[in-house]
Amino acid sequence: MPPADLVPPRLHQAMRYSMEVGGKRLRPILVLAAHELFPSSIDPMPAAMAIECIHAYSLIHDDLPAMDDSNLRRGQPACHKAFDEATAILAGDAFQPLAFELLSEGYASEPDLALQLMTVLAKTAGSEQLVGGQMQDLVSEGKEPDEGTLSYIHLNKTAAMIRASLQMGFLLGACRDDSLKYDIVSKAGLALGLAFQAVDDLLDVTSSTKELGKDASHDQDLGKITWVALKGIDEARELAEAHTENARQSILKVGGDNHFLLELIDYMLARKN
Ligand code: GRG
Repeated sequence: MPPADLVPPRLHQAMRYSMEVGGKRLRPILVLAAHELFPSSIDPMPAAMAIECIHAYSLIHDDLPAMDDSNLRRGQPACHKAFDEATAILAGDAFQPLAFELLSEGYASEPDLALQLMTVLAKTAGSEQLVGGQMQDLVSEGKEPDEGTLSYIHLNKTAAMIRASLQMGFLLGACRDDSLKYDIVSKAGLALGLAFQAVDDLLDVTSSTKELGKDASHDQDLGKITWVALKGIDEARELAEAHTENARQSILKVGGDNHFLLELIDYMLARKN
């Protein structure tokens, strides 16, 4: 992270504020856990940091008045509340190239790997996945929920980033050329991402603002289409459990040292924020 006093300090302070305020660091931990499946001597940390940069940018922009208009993030004022809207937009903007700089510099001695990682992250963050999912989410607000639209949003806005975390961790490991294992890890990532989103939908209606560190019932208030709105709490819970089980089965199939990843998958289902 650029130092807080680097010119222009307001921008760098806003970036550091949003990153240092915390969060679960789930995506970077998933990178490390997937690397642990088939460990290699390559350091997974630059990739772990890169995906958190994309995540941090997406949260800063998502909280803006033009998007979800949220006051709270990670238990603290959202970036545009702690600073101002223009600074928050620019802080989010700056996190995107930082992610790719981390990859290009972190893996400069392995150019093929660097290119593979950058391609995975660029596609995941682009208009057909993260940004596309966010767009569809915004234009669907207040509309009658339908399953096809909801699946598109969840696959692209949420699950794609979870999948990319596992894909990047796997690509950094010793089995990176095993395309069959890569496909199974990708499948596990998507299932885990769908489970994560179903849990997120449930927490929005079952948890308090204090527990969540962000405004509770915010999705409901915005008229967002969610699994809970579409199917109710019990079916959303069943869905979360079914996707989690799919992810577990895929990770068991892949083999390797999967203990930590399996524990993480269980934690993600049981999480309270
Ligand atoms: C602005 C392009 C753009 C995308 C925004 C991240 C996102 C897309 C929207 C946030 C709203 C939301 C509830 C998304 C689905 C689930 C999700 C990504 C939750 C936040 O991730 P956590 O729980 O957050 O891992 P922490 O704070 O723990 O890092």
